[in-house]
Amino acid sequence: MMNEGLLSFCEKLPKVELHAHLNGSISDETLLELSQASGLPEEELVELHNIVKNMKCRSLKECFKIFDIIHKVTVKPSIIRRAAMDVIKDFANDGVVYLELRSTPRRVEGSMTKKEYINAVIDSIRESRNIHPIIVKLIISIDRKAGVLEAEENLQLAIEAKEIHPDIVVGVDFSGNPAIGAFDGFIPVLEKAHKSGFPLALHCAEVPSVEETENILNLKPERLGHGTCFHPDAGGTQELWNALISAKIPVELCLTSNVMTATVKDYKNHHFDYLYKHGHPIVLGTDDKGVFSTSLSAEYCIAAKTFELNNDQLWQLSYDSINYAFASDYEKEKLREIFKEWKQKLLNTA
Ligand code: 6MZ
Repeated sequence: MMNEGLLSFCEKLPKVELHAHLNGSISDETLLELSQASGLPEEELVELHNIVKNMKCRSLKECFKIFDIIHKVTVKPSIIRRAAMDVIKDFANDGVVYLELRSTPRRVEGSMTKKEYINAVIDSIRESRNIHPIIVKLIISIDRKAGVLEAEENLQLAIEAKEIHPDIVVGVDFSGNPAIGAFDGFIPVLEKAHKSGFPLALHCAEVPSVEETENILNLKPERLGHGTCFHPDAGGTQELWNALISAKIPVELCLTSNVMTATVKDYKNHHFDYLYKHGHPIVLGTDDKGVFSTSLSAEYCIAAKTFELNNDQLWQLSYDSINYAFASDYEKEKLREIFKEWKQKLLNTA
């Protein structure tokens, strides 16, 4: 059971979401609604409804099967636009004031090019500015399963989109099923992304893999996703852990995602604990709020209960996240003002 007072505090707390995959963030309601428009044959629609109802992810493998099903629904620009609008609305309603949405450009034969995909997400981001009090940015994802050629193509599209929308397209992500594909081949693409002015947010050590983790650290990414298996107690090594701590690379931590995919044993054993105690830069994220039935407020609540954080510490954790955003200095200053005003109001009414 959630503590009502704590949950309400976490919901009201201004929050920064830096690790959210668009397709994994679509709520069940939106997904079921959109499935009607997807043109799926009747039997597949029924199957999808059953799967959504019973969606319980117990491993990374199951989780990636669920993404494949969601991708059967999000097959044309009008659906992508609507999905992104709803996801942004959900985050805004949850008290998120700054959101970096990441997504893998997808081509669907006969109904959508990758460029149309990106433009649909960007359209939604622009439109949502007039509706919700939230700043939204886009990170273009590279899916390791799709291979290096697709990665090069996605980077090229990201470069072109950034030229036209520099206020929206802000970074490059490397993600996908960590059990699939060797990392080495992607190094030149990610180096090129860096040279093209993109900060990198790379999924790293979601499962144990010492060599890959070293290679990722060598790229000096601006942020790491998950970072589950650095510590020797979590499948990493003392050397890897030391390297992470001394590099001070901010880590995006997704508590529920890691517990549900069984990449950590339980909340208590989550590496949040080590990193927080070390004063290492960290930011809480939802990863896939639709697939894991969570929200950023719920993640703050879980962190508070599991690691005994008080309201001041929660505010500070959220406030410090601004430092790691791929936003402009001006936007970061504006966000800091929002946070300070919120805190001041809270103190005045206490
Ligand atoms: C690695 C993940 C992920 O891009 O179609 N994705 N990659 N680890 C995770 N932990 C659970 N969760 C999501 O959103 C879905 C895609 O995001 C990546 C996968 O490539 C997934 O197919 P988009 O919007």
